[in-house]
Amino acid sequence: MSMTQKIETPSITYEQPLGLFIDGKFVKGTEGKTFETINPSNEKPIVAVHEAGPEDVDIAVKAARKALNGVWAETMPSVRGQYLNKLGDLFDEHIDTLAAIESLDNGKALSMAKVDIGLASGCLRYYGGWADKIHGKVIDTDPETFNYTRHEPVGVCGQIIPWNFPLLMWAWKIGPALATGNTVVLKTAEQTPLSALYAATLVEKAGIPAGVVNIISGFGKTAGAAIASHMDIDKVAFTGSTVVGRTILQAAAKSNLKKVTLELGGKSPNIVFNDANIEDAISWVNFGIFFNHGQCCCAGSRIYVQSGIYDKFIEQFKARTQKNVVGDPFAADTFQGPQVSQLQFDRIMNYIQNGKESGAKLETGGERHGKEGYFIQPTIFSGVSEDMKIMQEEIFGPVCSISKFETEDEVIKKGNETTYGLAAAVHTTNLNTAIRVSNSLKAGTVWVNCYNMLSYQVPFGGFKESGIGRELGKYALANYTQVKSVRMRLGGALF
Ligand code: TXE
Repeated sequence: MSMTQKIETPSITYEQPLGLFIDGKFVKGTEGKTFETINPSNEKPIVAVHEAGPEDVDIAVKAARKALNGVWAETMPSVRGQYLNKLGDLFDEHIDTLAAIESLDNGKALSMAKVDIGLASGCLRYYGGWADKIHGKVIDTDPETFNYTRHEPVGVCGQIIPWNFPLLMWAWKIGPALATGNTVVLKTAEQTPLSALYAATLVEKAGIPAGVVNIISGFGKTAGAAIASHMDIDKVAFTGSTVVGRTILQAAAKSNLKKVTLELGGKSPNIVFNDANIEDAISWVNFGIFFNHGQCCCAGSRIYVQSGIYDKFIEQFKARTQKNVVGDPFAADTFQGPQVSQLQFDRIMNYIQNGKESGAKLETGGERHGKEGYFIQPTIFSGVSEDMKIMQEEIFGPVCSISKFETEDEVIKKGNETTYGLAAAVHTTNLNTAIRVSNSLKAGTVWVNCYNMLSYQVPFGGFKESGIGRELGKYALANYTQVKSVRMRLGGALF
């Protein structure tokens, strides 16, 4: 099997790299295996890529270790920043190709994929700006001691990313790791390996030294597990399901106690009060759940509407949702493409079936869309009670559950009655309500009169079982640095 293949998408034709990107080169896996990635719009294979196994993880870690102690240690922080800036610029230059690959492999609408690329390039440049601004403190204790801290890189970082935002997650992981002087071995999700490999060619073009960034395609149980339990990986950053997050933490504990950050699932409450601007609220609630086909860890999937506007809200929300254009990701007016895979499609359809059987009212949707591809109609259930499965479990698809509430205290209690704590939102025109409720919700992000507003300057991460640590913003630098205290005696005898 060759190392590249020409691929035609409805918008562009490009050369797709297929190998594992290790030590600056595209190589085959040591076991000689490949696997196919599927186009979710038509359920047909796009191409096969080379597959990494544990031995390939090992080779990649050795390359990353060599770069960490060699060329990367000798690179000035400001130059690390220049590399990240250059990489961000290359993302922008290649936006049409990168976005087309995302739409082909993941199924997201091309217009939305372009937004992802813009956010990814911005994120890389943002962390490029931090590279030479990472420093410790001088701490006075007494006249005869000089104390200072250094914020040193953690070392070789394993990074495991999901399929819902393949390139955005790539940038969220690689940006802060490189800015702080680490090297990485990043494993993409088996459903969406293609855009990350193309981005690896941009790593090369940006001049980033070989071994600093290693990108491998492979499965969770083999390559992913090998990263989590590797004895020479110093830190692992994971985004994915809560169930796998637990195994990562266990593997870290059982191996070398590598540092772990986790960004996991959610079941986020989106609360609409009687005094909200109803038209605005409906637009944000619609975007909150149906953006990216509901495949967002922070999706506003539990919608609580106050009794005074409940009937009106449902009527208008249903009408708004029915206008969402579902279909070909490459068509200009498409908002919602297919779900990523047969497995996800089946999981979501099972939840819809469960909702129908549990006594909730199906307001709209509830069926597959079309005959080919993993398309699902945007689906709204109302009258959903707290004990129903569709109110408790993350569905990760275009399905939301609506419930009525009377009082602020009641909705805060219901909003917090979940093991998750990633995000929440409040829609109200009363400033006091907005602040009181935001302060009371146990979530890493609370949006007021908006939803899914993510910026690389603002930290993102979960309370409770939604994760450990914060990505983005200055906060993410702490995930990739360790503090060393240096204490220097200036004089004086011991006794
Ligand atoms: O996730 P997995 P899946 C949630 C969402 C979704 C569910 C299942 O609810 O329906 O998870 O999705 C790698 N050791 N989210 O099955 O399995 C895997 O190869 C090490 C929320 O796709 O967690 C991929 O790279 N790694 C989420 C990554 O983990 C392992 C985004 C995610 O896959 C592994 C995705 C193992 N044992 C799903 N098993 C979010 N937070 O945004 C798998 N992986």
